[in-house]
Amino acid sequence: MNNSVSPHVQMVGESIPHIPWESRPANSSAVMWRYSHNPIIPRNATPTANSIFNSAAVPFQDGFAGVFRVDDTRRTMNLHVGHSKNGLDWEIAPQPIDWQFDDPELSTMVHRYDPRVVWIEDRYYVTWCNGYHGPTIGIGYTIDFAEFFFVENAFLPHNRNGVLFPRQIKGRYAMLSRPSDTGHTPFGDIFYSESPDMIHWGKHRFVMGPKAWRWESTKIGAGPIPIETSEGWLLIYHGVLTSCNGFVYSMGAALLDIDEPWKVIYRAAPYLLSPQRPYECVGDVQNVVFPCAALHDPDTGRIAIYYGAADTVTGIAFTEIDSLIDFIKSNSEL
Ligand code: BMA
Repeated sequence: MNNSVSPHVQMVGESIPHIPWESRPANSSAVMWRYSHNPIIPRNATPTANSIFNSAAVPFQDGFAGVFRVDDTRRTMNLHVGHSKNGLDWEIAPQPIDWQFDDPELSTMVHRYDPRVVWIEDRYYVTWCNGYHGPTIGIGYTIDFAEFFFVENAFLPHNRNGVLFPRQIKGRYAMLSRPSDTGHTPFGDIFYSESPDMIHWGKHRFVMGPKAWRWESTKIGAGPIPIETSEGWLLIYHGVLTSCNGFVYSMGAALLDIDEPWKVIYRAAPYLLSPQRPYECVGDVQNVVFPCAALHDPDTGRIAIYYGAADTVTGIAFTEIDSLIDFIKSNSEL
């Protein structure tokens, strides 16, 4: 039964009455809290997986579908389809997605990782970090999560964290991305680009960069598909701090202007979630929470965020739109 009060802040999107959900723990006042049975996907959920993390889920038919990053026991990084009735228990295909290509040149991609998925107009678009002479942003689509078609690489290498907006903005498709290098990039700003056709991308605009002396002092990158709200685009993103022990990946939030999303209206100075639980602090890469998808239910204001933990397993965390917007605004330092 749904006892919640209607949210004050409106989110655009389909109702998801069966959104995965668990109430904020009674002893917590945190703006975001973890599912008590995390991680929801173990590292070995398919026979040859080394790790399953940094993955994306969307509502599909009477349940959910998703694209999952599976690194196998060769340590090849690839994308696999998953299905779930409740968004928490997932069946992940043992074999990677078999992309269909118009141009054989592009079928030589060496690795694929960190997918995002979004319904735009008439299909589910998938973006991911695509190895084509270095990391760039691959774009593909599916209708049914059975057949997948490759569209194009959006940018020249090197780039990561390509995240589409869920609708056209002023008649153009819109994407956030993060120009990078070929390695463990020690810098990174979020940029906005637009396209008339999902193939040609331009009009690049700076959105925001790292902030000194914060959890996001080294680099930042867009996370889930931005959520359209009555207060602006809600952007959840990851930020990286360099400690004497290496990178620490946390997640934070900002609000972007609805019509000109490269304009940041509010940006929370504190993080929303940082690696603190054993499965976030210990794994193939220690101290990582890395969000790639968010489900949101406009009727209740509930938001469920899928995130990779320690580059090894997948977790889910929850927040509510009213308290999240209040947190961003009352803690904003641009
Ligand atoms: C980033 C990406 C992510 C990964 C993170 C932490 O550069 O490669 O896939 O989760 O590093 O290792």
